[in-house]
Amino acid sequence: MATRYTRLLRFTAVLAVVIYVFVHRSFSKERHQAILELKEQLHKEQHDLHSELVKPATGNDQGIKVEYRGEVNQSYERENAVLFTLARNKEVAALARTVQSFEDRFNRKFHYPWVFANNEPFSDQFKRQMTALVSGEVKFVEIPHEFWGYPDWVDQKKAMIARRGARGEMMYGGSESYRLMCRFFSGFFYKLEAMKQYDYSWRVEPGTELLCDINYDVFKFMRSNDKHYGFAVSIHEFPDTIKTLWKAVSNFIGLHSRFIAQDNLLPFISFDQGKSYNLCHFWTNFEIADLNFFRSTAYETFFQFLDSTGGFFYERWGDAPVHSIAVSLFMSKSDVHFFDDVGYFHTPSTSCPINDEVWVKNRCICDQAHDVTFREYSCVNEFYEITGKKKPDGWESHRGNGDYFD
Ligand SMILES: Nc1nc2c(ncn2[C@@H]2O[C@H](COP(=O)(O)OP(=O)(O)O)[C@@H](O)[C@H]2O)c(=O)[nH]1
Ligand SMILES: [Mg+2]
Repeated sequence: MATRYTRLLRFTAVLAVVIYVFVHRSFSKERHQAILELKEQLHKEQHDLHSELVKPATGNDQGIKVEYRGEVNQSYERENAVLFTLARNKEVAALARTVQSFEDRFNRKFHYPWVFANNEPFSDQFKRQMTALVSGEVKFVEIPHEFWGYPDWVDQKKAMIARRGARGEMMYGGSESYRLMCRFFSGFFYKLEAMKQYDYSWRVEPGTELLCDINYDVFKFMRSNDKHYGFAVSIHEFPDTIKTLWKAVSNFIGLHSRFIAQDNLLPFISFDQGKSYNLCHFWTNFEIADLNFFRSTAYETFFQFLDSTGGFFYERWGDAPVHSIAVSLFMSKSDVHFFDDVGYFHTPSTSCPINDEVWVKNRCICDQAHDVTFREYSCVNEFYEITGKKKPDGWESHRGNGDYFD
């Protein structure tokens, strides 16, 4: 009796295993099939970012930097572009030097307009000084409250506690205004009434300097080469400021993979196919961008998603990693341009052309030995590798750690 019972039990167990394997197999086959179909569908449904961006100029001026030694003439057709600065009244002196530098090195030839923005009214002295220096049209803007403040869903008490905890732990850890500034640059500067009309902007910060002449129209260069994002420096972010940013980005990708470009720059921001963020970001204090990118469905959805987590306030998410991650995911490699010839300073780093011909011709005033581009803490070497761009001769001798305050 007992043996019959054991046999029956064994038979039932074997049968259960066979059924399980069969069902599981066909389920996983179905599942696998479903994933393949979903992938195919996503591929078909992929969002076409370029339909929302500036159309490249047609004609045969691709790749050419048209040189201007002096001013352009009256009939010169500027791009629909603007220089943009967010600043406080107390920064007037530092900004005056910066504007003088950008004007002398670039804008006095092309006379692009300049928009200055502030969360408070600009002082008369600020307006007087900038108006005297800028060679194009000048506008002063007071930022509306909805672009500079807390959204309803952010718990301000929790934000205050987070700031207290971060004080002394990281740069600007305890600062509320720094967080408002980063959120403003992440999701709003291009929505200002005074900015709505423009396709391109060049962000300029007080205290920065152009170290070489720029004898060509950078905006025309962007359009004629179908470029939509330009940078001069790229380094690593402080990890403590963005503890949960990549988790939010991963969640976003899970929900909105149709925005991810085919030929994207994911390898620039992640060394493990997206599992983690390698902290590389374009330094947004120098940023030449197609503003239609920030206004695109992909970017707007991305910003709203990030903003809904409150991470700009509960942590200290910078606009640089936010812009850079978006650019790297939604744009194609060829959309992004590294300006290796401008010569740029923002404390503590200098970008200085290591190509002697460029350095001499463009009257650079920087020490090439201090160029940040190929240093270990810079990410530009990876950018060259990933995009297949040719590195300048002699770049190897500019590697190593140097001195961070070079
Ligand atoms: N109007 C205004 N501008 C700010 C404020 N905080 C920062 N900025 C501007 O935002 C930009 C970045 O600030 P900055 O202090 O240079 O930050 P860092 O480059 O990350 O050290 C600069 O253009 C500043 O002038 C603020 O509270 N009000
Ligand atoms: Mg700065």
